[in-house]
Amino acid sequence: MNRKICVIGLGYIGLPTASLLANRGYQIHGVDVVQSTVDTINHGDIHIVEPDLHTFVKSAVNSGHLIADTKPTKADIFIIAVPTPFHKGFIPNINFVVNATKSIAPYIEDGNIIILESTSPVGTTHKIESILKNSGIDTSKIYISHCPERVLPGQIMRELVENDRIVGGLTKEATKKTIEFYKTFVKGEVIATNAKTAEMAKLTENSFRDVNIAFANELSILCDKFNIDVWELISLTNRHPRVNILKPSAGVGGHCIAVDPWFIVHASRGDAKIIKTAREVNNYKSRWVIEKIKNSSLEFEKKYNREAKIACMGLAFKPNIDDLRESPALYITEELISNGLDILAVEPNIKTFNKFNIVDYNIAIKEADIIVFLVAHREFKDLKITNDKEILDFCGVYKN
Ligand code: SAJ
Repeated sequence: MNRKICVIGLGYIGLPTASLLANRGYQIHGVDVVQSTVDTINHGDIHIVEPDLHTFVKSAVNSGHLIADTKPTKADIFIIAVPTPFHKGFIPNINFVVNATKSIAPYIEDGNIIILESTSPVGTTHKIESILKNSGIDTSKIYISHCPERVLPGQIMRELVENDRIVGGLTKEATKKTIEFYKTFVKGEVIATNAKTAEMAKLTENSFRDVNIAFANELSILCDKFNIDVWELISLTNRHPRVNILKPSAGVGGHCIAVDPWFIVHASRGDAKIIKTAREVNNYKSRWVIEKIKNSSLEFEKKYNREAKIACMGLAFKPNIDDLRESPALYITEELISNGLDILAVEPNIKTFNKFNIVDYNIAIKEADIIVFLVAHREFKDLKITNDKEILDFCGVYKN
């Protein structure tokens, strides 16, 4: 079995993967361009919040199986797990993948396996091959594959092992060798395809979810118009054996579902109609929430002749995590602050924030006149809120 692995990118996917593999006996050289991240990991600590991750990293570092560095090294397998955001105008930005590929090129030897785990626009795995060819590497002597990560933040350590994986190699041999590697630590099935299909499969999974959340968010806006409780409506309709509506929210966030569908839209030249509309509906939902809060604030001011204090409950992009990337709750809170409203920002998973003060949730519910639930964090479920407060619940904190 190949024993030495170089993992490029020690973020939400790279670090859990590196620490899991290290605990399975692989020798891991983890690479990150941020020196403070490298230092934190080499102390056995973590720079992100994810259940069980700290235990894995601590034991991996203590056993000497995980070493973090700012530079790659020679290895049997290279795993690229770097971000793939978009440029302005929703144009895919694969610069981190390109740079990661260039950074490993000097260390690649015949027989190495190169795996792209980052969610990527269709064609990116072939792009890796051309970059390596341009660096003088004989790519017929190495194995290049895409194996998209599929883990859910908050359950990463479990899903890394239990989820099925899709492996698309540039050649049949690459697919076979990559599958052999994943089978050493994945309990789910590891399924063979080609690189382009694997890339599109990952984008499709996240677009499917985005489209279905957009349906729920559109219903929530309609129900508000018709004065119907959307949560009751969904729980009733979901009793149909073939209906399963997802949950309305303050919008869709995170680095995946709010980003990946744009990769399809960008490449589709106008044919990804539902996927594009879903993105727009989910983004619109956040702006709709802002208008609702502003209207409530105006009503309050008219009634009591003073400005309302508003508690924004939750900033993260989804419940029970600290991740603020593409977070609708953060966007809404920032917009309200910049509109001059008197906001108490609450996020139990974050202690300090460089943009504004974070207020303890027990204090916020006492001081605020209007309490706005943006994220259904577990801490918010049993709060005793006095009757004199107005509650705006955009995430169904008491309903799910
Ligand atoms: N959301 C809703 N309503 C729902 C479910 C989610 O509004 O019913 C919102 C959340 O609040 C959040 C966003 O959608 O803002 C995304 O959350 P999520 O829990 O659905 O997904 P992510 O972004 O944490 O992780 C997704 C997962 N993809 C799928 O479930 C198809 C995960 O498996 C992927 O590995 C991950 O994207 C990724 O890295 O691509």
